[in-house]
Amino acid sequence: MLGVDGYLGWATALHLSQAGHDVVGIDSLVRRRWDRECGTQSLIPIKSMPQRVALWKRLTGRTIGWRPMDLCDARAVTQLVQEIQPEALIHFAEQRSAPFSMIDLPHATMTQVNNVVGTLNLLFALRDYAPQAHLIKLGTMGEYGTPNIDIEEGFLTITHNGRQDRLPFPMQPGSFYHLSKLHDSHNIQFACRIWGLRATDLHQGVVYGNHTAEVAMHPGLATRFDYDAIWGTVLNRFCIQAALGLPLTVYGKGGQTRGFLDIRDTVACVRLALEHPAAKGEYRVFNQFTEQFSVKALAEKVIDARAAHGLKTSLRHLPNPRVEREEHYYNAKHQKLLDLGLQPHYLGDTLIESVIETVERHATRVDPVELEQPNVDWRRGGTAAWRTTPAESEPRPVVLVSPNSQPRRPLRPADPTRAAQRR
Ligand code: NAD
Ligand code: USQ
Repeated sequence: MLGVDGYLGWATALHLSQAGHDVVGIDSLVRRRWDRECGTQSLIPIKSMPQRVALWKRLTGRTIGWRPMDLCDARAVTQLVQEIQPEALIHFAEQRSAPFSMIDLPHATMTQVNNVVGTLNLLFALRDYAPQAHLIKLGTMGEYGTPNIDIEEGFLTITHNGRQDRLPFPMQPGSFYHLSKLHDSHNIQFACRIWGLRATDLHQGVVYGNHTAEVAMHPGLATRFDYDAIWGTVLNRFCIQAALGLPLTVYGKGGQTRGFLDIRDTVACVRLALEHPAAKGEYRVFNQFTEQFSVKALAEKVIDARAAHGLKTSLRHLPNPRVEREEHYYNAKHQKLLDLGLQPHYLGDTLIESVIETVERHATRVDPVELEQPNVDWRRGGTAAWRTTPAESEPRPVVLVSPNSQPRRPLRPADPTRAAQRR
């Protein structure tokens, strides 16, 4: 499990451990550092990784092996794969915020280097030491963009000048972050084709909610929950805005339509992919979401859920900081995970209310400034308001390579015969 300290990685690690899988969790904890850089924090306090895995062991008797590690450290990744001989690698460990990637050149570069290099390191380690292992990679629905045709699951059969082929679906990502996921997809697909690796690329929609059966077992098992303008996703932000009586910030016209899913479905989908692996040499794509909504329709759902309790919530259209279609056709297929047995949790008032109750419990940790205005503009980059930390008079630290990476000797080749042939 790569990215085990994150919002989805932690919840998924618990779910798979509870289901009887032997889980080893990897994370560089870089997300905690990015939080310090941005002056942001999880709404719900989260324990350190050693505390979390110790608590899980105490509550369930199950072990999640914890190893701090940067995926950009090729040698460490190679040694890990060689030593563990995993049945599957579940890869959540990336910089995942579109606004963060659009702040400026260093943030765009760091996002793409972190994500693309980390994934390449995994692919080479798999080729050399665990070619049978199943790579389950978290991609994103945002790789497709918003084309004026139905979105298929990864591939499209095209007839052109009388000839036909099944080709990768045309992609139009909407940020340097989303582009990094597309670069990963190409690299993974290529590695499956040339080395016979097996991979599932989960093109996931926007996730909401913060409870799974396992996370709910104890407050110390909480997973992170982001609401700020850089890391917070739209429905999580709307619930927090509603809880605090602030207007819901709809960017632009609000007709932007996306796929959404409950975090309980994220953990279930990953488990389904794990327990029904791709074939050798197969690169497959599952569109991982359960419902699609426009941003405005989501805001209206939150407003209605509050109105049922006699509470009035308003909606505010802000100038859109992003460059994206605000009114468009959207119909994305999402059949493959249903065929494997996914039982979706659809968005209802109960979920919205439960998120709002969580917010109310932690309301003192909310910085309302984060809920009022976006602070990164796609055209101009990070605006002045982005500098929220006191130490911001200094140039912001941006990590381009792992702090652990030293110049290293070349890696020992996996197979001496192959190395000899190369010579
Ligand atoms: P997150 O930021 O909460 O967690 C990501 C984790 O990966 C962090 O703990 C971070 O420290 C770790 N990490 C990042 N780079 C690393 C590296 N080089 N080496 C080791 N660890 C590293 O993000 P999340 O919301 O849990 O998202 C997880 C994955 O799911 C991401 O790949 C994201 O693109 C994808 N995804 C998320 C959503 C969503 O709505 N949250 C939707 C679609 C796809
Ligand atoms: N939006 C608002 N108001 C807000 C915040 C967002 O209207 O206060 C709008 C955005 O303009 C956008 C939509 O809501 O049109 C979704 O934005 P988001 O911040 O919820 O999600 P996004 O930036 O797309 O990224 C998130 C995760 C990312 C994941 C992606 C899935 O951070 O890791 O890849 O969702 S997807 O959108 O399907 O690509």
